[in-house]
Amino acid sequence: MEKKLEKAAQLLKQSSLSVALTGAGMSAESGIPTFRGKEGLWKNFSAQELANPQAFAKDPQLVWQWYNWRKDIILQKQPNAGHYALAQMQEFLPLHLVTQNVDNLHRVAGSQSMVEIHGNIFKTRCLGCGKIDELRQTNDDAPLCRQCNTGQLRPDIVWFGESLAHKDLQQVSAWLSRCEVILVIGTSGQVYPAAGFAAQIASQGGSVIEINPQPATQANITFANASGEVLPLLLQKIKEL
Ligand code: BV8
Repeated sequence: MEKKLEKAAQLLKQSSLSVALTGAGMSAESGIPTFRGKEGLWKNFSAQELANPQAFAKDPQLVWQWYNWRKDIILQKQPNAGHYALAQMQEFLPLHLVTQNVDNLHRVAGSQSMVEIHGNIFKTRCLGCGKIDELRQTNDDAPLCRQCNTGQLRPDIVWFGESLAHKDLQQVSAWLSRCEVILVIGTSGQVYPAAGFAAQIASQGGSVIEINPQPATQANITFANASGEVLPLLLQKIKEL
């Protein structure tokens, strides 16, 4: 582990621009279930039933119940040592964060330069007037827009079959095109376009570092350990350089 930490710290320190791509495994040690693990969110539900626009059109209350259930879990949780270490790393390095997570924990931990490519569970979008708002309470399975009064609200989340926000894709593409090192943390690499980012960096001659107890990516350096364990150690190494 020591040698890999030194090598990873050097790669990140020497890089003129690096990207951290995170998935649900980043928040596992905060007590938030991942999607596809044995305790995964999708053990009882499948994406087909819930995380897609057809499901919402068919039964908005069911979809709101799923997201409200997840919000209630997240509202009781805190960022873990991995979130805080990553946020501090961003103070030492030109490291930009691209997260697939919608749980807001990177923001709570202090990460600044970040794009939430699948949205944020505490944001809503009005189907009537398009207004993006914040909604933290979870007692209403069919919330209505406060601005236009008639518009139904949906979670401001990117569902399967929906394109990522144009401005997010632009920002992520700009970072990836200049990225020399990508740090892939806690993702099973099954959802596109995020699942293609590491291969893109490798194809342009960059380095891939993965942190995942069940590695899922071709990487130059692999830590088959928990992110909450590795990231603080990696931060320490970077500080020593
Ligand atoms: C799109 C909603 C254009 C938010 C989610 C090719 C190109 C483009 C699109 C596609 C394509 N092929 C197919 C598609 C369509 C689709 C797709 O990728 N389907 C897959 C299933 C094949 N993609 C889309 O629809 C995307 N839209 O590209 O638009 C388009 C549209 C249609 C057709 C073509 C193009 C939209 C994708 C967004 C979907 N929204 N969820 C929400 O409710 O949360 S995806 C969902 O999965 C979550 O957002 C989550 O972030 C994401 C990825 O899951 P992971 O984060 O990886 O979580 P998982 O549980 O799988 O893995 C956890 C990992 O952590 C494990 O590896 C585990 O070992 C590890 N771990 C556990 N503990 C720890 C740990 N690691 C570290 N430390 C620990 N302690």
